[in-house]
Amino acid sequence: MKRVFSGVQPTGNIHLGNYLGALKQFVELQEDHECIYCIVDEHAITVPQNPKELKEHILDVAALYLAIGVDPKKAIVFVQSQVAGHAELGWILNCCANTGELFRMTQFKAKSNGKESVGAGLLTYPVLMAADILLYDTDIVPVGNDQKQHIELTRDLAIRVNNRYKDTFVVPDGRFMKAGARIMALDDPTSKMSKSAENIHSRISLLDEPSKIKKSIMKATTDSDGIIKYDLENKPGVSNLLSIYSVLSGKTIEDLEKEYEGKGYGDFKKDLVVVVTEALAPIKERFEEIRHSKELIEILEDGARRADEIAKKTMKRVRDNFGLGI
Ligand code: AQP
Repeated sequence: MKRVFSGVQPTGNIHLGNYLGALKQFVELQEDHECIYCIVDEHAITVPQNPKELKEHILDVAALYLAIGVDPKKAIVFVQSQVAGHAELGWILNCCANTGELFRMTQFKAKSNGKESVGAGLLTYPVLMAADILLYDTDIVPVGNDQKQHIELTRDLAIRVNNRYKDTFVVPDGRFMKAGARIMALDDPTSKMSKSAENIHSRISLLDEPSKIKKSIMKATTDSDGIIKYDLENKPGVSNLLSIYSVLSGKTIEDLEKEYEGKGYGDFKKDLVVVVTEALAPIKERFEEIRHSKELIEILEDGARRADEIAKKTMKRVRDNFGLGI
């Protein structure tokens, strides 16, 4: 069985972009792959976090994994900082990465843009992401499109180490959804939907109340020509809403374009509110059941134990191949 690894940062509530771009794949893949799903809390601290809120967000993301259908009997679910190998391998890979390739990362450029000074972690976190993946001899990494460059870096680092030392790492492949791989912000369809954007109406979080979902969708940026048609270049707002509608309803974009021929944005948006609200209701319900349960903690503790067993084997091989230790 091929091994799958992916993670989400506990930096806020998971939104439709995270769900449609990455998490939906988690559930599909667990049926016939060995899956390892992580809550990457060490990535979250690349920007300052409130410690109390961070702890809450870690459990929120874990509960959301389960609420969307990740099954701990089929997949390992754990928190990154519970397995020491991530930070250790992150350091070792930092010594194999070049600063030039890290400064070229578009996410670093976007997140550091306009800031006088940023933490070094913001520059080097793609290396930690590479460590997360390589630590588990991962074959497949299901992620959103925005992570393509980071997957390429992971592959480059694995190949570089394998060429410099003995064969040490499995070279992984990214797995991207055909639809939903990049969900855009509702208030600005030129930037991706993000947990940390200031405007709460830029995103729909999986735990949003129906009234908030309605408000965010009805306010979503469209255009002035009133035609419901998929055209990313000229109609990015409408195209984004069509993508969300299509993935959540199972209808094709072409069918939706036909269904809404001659109708206005108001009707289209009202129907989308129903589609999104109905899709998220069972997730929210399951989340409420599990979020404060003992079971959640037990699942995470068991997951960390199982992940650590795999990680320890990789780290022994890495230390041996690099000549570290005695
Ligand atoms: N807008 C998006 N469309 C599709 N996929 C997305 N992902 C993120 N945004 C979109 C995918 O979700 C997974 C988890 O992402 P993350 O939490 O690790 O960090 P991120 O990519 O930085 O997501 P955010 O929401 O934008 O967080 P903040 O605001 O904290 O930086 C990844 O697979 C990602 O591709």
